[in-house]
Amino acid sequence: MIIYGRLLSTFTRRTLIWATLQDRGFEHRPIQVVGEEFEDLIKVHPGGRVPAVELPDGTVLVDSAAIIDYLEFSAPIDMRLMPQDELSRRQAAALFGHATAGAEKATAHFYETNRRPEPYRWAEWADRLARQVGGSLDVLEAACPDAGFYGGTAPNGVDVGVVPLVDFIEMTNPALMGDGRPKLKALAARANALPAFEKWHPKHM
Ligand SMILES: N[C@@H](CCC(=O)N[C@@H](CS)C(=O)NCC(=O)O)C(=O)O
Repeated sequence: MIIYGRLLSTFTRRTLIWATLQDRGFEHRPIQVVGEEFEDLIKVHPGGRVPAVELPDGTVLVDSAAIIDYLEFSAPIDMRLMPQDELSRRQAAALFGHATAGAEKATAHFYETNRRPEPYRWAEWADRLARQVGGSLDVLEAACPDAGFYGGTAPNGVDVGVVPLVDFIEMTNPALMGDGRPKLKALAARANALPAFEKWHPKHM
């Protein structure tokens, strides 16, 4: 299995951490979505996005949700990162959804405020994106445990969704985190002390 994408991508990082926590053998190929490497990327994923995963039989999976679905479904039950009972799974899916929403809007905010040439930047849209990120972070902070992980004593899929979001914001625009999210910051610190999270931290880019 080959996982394509760079460590600054929250969506790529969640697939790398997921596969690592499940003890999967895989190769990581960091590839940029912009510049010359875009030409290589579209040969793997014609839509030109990361993450993309190439399976040994040649199947290419794109979009972190599809990749994670594959990882979960193909893993033995004791290696799965989402709860198996209906209620806990629904609760985990709800939080994972907020992590995804926050990651989409934090990524869009980064593109709007960093990638877009300055004369074309739209301040009102960036403010809206920041507010959307804040809304997702508020939900995740309220549900965040004071100790351990969303998954209890060990991280589960929710942690794998949330921590890359927190790290991405801390690295690209810490002001978006604000001062009021101590539990999320502490959770990320606890998770990043674990090899599966630390190994794929964007500081290693
Ligand atoms: N829904 C996708 C989002 C992936 C995504 O936004 N990837 C970004 C990098 S974090 C990307 O490829 N950006 C380049 C582009 O969209 O053109 C997923 O969950 O994988």
